[in-house]
Amino acid sequence: MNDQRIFSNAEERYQELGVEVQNALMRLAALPLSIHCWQADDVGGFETPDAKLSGGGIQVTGNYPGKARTLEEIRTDLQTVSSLLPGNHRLALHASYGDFAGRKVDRDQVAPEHFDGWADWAGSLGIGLDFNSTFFSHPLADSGFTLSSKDDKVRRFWIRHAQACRKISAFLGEKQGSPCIHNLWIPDGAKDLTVDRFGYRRLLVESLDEIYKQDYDPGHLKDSLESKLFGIGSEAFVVGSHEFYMGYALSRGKLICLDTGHFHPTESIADKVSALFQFVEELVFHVSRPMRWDSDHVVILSDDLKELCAELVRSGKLEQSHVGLDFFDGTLNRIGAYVLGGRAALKAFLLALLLPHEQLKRYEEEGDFFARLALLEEMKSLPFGAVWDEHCRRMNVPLDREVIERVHRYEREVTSKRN
Ligand code: RNT
Ligand code: ZN
Repeated sequence: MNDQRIFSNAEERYQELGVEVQNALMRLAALPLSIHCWQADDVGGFETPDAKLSGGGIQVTGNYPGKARTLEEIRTDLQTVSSLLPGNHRLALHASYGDFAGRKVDRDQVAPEHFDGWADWAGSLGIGLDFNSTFFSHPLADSGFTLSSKDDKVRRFWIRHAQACRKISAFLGEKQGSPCIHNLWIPDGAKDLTVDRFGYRRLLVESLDEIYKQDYDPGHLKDSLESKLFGIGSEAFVVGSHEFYMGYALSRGKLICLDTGHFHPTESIADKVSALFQFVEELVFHVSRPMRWDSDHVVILSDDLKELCAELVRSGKLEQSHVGLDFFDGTLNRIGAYVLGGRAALKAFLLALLLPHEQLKRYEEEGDFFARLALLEEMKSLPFGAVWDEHCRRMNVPLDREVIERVHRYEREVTSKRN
């Protein structure tokens, strides 16, 4: 059977259940992921001298050869990734990835000029940019506290950093003609029992209020805040917890960023969607894959991810959700990691768009819980792969079965030649 016939048959199967495949494909094609730049070089960045990943409760393991060492290399890598992902996606930068031209530019000195090159590059490819302040891998983060530090010099330094990053984000947003999301995550916390939790959190509120004092055009900049449960070295206390940022964001009109690795292992992120969307217009996500802890494994098509995407669609909030990827693994081909993670996220959204939501809801309202469960089970063996393949064909990117060879080819021709 040829590809077209296989797809038509699949479409018919979904159609029988009342699912409009063409509509699902159109919505998927319009959905941008925000691809993180930091899988390309293990969260290294381009500061001089090379700051090593430290002081942040985040950790990359592995030394697979071929990681990007320069701006040129990372851009080539990211273009290759984008040629292997169906759709038009955004790119999330970190402040440490500026074009510093070999000069030492401290974090409180970062400025739009260091990201002008990124803006031009992204503009020429039609890619939107998002931005993250970088509060780790820096001597002033070594104490474990940044924006909530009791050392006023340290706290002021990081306030200036975040202010500079918002200015850069607004600059990027204006230049690209669509809002740049500036996401803020800080590592602040402590390894052991901490008594002045209130004091640290009070300081964080004060720092944030100062950072967000400056108003920017919401058409250029949107601010999000990312919570965390614990990190390496901050097992006992994390200042920026979920409750903290939920309160802060709701009271200040900011966006909440939910990282799927930043909650208790058995906590459902999917369940938070319909709760938070009662009170907010938009949400930001960092899609990651925690294994036993916030390990940032490469995203795969897991049940958690499928459920999260299903909830975004069911809540009618797909277009109000800003979904970014956040993983970093140095033990395998990094381009391959991006391609797998990105494609897995897109597949999860396609699966969500292909669910017979109306029928499921009807069964639920009729109290026919057997039928609801049976239909959910039936969906698991529908010919989803044929629809995904069709999406890849329409978007002019390789099918799954061609991906391994394409990633290997880029490795042979490009990344294996890096020392
Ligand atoms: C860390 C947070 C944060 C980082 C990136 C590099 O736990 O998830 O988002 O992963 O900013
Ligand atoms: Zn994150």
